[in-house]
Amino acid sequence: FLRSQGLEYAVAIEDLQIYHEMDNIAADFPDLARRVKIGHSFENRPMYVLKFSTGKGARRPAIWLNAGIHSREWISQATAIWTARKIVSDYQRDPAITSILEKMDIFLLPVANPDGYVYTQTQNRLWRKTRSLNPGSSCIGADPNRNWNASFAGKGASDNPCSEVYHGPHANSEVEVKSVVDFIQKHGNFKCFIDLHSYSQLLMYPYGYSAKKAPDAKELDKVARRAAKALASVSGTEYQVGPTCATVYPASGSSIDWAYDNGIKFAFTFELRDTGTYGFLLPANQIIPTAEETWLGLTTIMEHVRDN
Ligand code: ING
Ligand code: ZN
Repeated sequence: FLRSQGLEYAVAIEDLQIYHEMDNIAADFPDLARRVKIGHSFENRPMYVLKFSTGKGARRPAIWLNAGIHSREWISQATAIWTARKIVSDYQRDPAITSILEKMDIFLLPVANPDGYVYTQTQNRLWRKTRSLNPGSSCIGADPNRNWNASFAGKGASDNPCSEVYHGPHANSEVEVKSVVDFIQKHGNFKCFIDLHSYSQLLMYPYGYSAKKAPDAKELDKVARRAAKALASVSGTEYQVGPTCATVYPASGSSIDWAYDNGIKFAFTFELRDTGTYGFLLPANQIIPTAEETWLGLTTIMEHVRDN
């Protein structure tokens, strides 16, 4: 039995096409990109980041780009892997990304919830959570964007394992979240954390766990508005900007609130296309247009981080 499980996992690991593309990017640009394993998922799939770096220093100021934490938000993982190709092909061609990479490293995690992602491809297209077991319940998984140590188990999260926003038994209980937390803390020099979700066309900053104003709200709002304007310049896609709590709903234990409360000032969540026509089932012909416009939003933020 165990051997057959092992074999099944081996197959499942290999069938994540995004992992192959990450490998290809690293092979094509060995001086710029490296694929790094930061941990594993509940079902033992690897968690891979692409590290983009032009410098020698081990802990340059760094940017974390997170995607796919909610498995059904497929435009997130797709935008992330498009962005990876964009970074390597534009380096030394486009002055913006070139100057960003002269000063900072970028870490890109395209599939923050690999078990959920495989599950959406094979069993239930609309699965959001992780795939961890909940002792005493037949319901599966916790919401990995309610599991971070930022007002954990507060507003906008549920203690019911069957809920879509179940926070899990304790902060960082989900190994996928813990892997990111450990990596970022060990590194110690992250300046920016951006989480890509869908859908609604929003660009948000802390807080989600309360209506209190973040100390840097003014600056974050200014940067986000500039980013939204740059994004809209590509094909007219309009984004709303504001703090999470006031823009969508109260939500405790989120990734960007954790980042912000741990000294990573430039913490943002994008809710990518669309506004509900297709929702999570965004047609494939919108992938590249979404990624292209998002790139302008991302580089606007990263340039601000570079200069501040
Ligand atoms: N929306 C986010 C969610 O986790 C969010 C909204 C963003 C909450 C940032 C907290 C912080 O519910 C989706 N679509 O997942
Ligand atoms: Zn989401």
